[in-house]
Amino acid sequence: MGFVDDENQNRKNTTITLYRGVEIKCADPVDVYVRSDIRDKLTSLVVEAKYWMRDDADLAPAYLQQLPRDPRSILTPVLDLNSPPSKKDTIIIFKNCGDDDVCIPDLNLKVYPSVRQYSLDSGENLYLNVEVSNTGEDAFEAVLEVKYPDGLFYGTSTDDQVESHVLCSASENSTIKCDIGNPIPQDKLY
Ligand SMILES: [Ca+2]
Repeated sequence: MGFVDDENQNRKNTTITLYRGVEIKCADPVDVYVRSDIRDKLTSLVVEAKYWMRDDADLAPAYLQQLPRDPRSILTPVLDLNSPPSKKDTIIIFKNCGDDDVCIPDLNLKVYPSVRQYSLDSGENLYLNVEVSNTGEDAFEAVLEVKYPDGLFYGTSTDDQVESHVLCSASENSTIKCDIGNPIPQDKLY
């Protein structure tokens, strides 16, 4: 998340002057945005407001505070230590997962190799046509992993579906990892 008027920042400090007996409401709303490519859509977004006395940061060293107060000096206000000086709220990212807001997908995988038997010295490319379908609720951060034996090397991946944007890359230990959907919607076939 970031502030609309201050991109790349997720923290903002504001100084408010309060007067005794006068209630102040923050009239100006603070607009924030969430990046559209946010990966974790299951965890709620947490917004927290903390408050403290500005002078708290400039307090005199502890040994000076223990000296008797000059009776002619002005009393400074203090915070009520009985209530925590912060308020938190959470925003849930909408998920198409029913009233319980818990997503229980049911992913089904079908793999169609280009040949039934592959000879390592044939020099031919080996294709795996992979079909993933979801007959449950939306599946977030779904990943397909393909582990292949030594002697084979990953070439490339193509994606038949225009709207799915499957991204594959070779990772360590002869493994291909593909981000196949965030989410894979219910009743969707890739
Ligand atoms: Ca559910």
